[in-house]
Amino acid sequence: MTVRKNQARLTAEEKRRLVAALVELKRDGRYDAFVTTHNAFIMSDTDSGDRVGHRSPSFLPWHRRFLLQFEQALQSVDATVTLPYWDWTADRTAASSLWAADFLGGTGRSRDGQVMDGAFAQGGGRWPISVRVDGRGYLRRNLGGNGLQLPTRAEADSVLAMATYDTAPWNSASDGFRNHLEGWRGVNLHNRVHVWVGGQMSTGVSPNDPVFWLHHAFVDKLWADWQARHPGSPYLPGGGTPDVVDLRETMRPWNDVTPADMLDHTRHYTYA
Ligand code: CU1
Ligand code: CU1
Repeated sequence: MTVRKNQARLTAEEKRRLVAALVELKRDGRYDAFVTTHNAFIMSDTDSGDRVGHRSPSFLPWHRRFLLQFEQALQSVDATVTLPYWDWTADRTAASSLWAADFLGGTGRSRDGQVMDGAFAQGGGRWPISVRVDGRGYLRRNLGGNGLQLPTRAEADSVLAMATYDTAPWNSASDGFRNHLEGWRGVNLHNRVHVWVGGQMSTGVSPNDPVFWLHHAFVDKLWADWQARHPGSPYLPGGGTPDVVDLRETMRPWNDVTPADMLDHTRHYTYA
């Protein structure tokens, strides 16, 4: 059984094995395929068009499936590895062990944002940025450099208190839990964290930064926490809504999964 742990509680050996599995997926090309898929969805997910991964109700089940596939790829390299989550309400500074050289490495240097330490620094030669939105082939970050603060526990709780999953018009203007968690409205949880990290994380090729997976694992955990808190609140819309993925419609790019299939994460993993 896969148990996803808080990254702050991983042992040195668990961090080493996760980093090694990430580097192996990068080496064999599977990592970059995930980056390409994510960017294609960011480009096509618009407020008025056919939208699946973002700006729509299926933001949460789409990323749950995306992470599950990625975790399975990691486990094909090392069966002991699971995706940890980054509780950014608790580990809220660039001094967190998350950003140490033995794990994800730190912020970028001021000149060009280039990450200079850890396994994902360009100097190590193991983390080329191949799927990119500009000419820069190195991982970039600017942790907290734009003056933003990471969301607080109180802000996360205020979003978890919302009883309705999502509302019309089912996009970035919607009221409800999904859109406040995604961050287009209100206190802004998920989107703000992408911008706080900066560099590739604030673009469509955000999975180039391995922290993408730890960030989204926590977003996924917040969804699971919300489900436990509101057992009577269903995924919406239930059906008959154009341009978005209803409860029992399949989610691109897969042809075998619907939001309904993704509602119970405990079939696949649990959170510790
Ligand atoms: Cu995304
Ligand atoms: Cu994201």
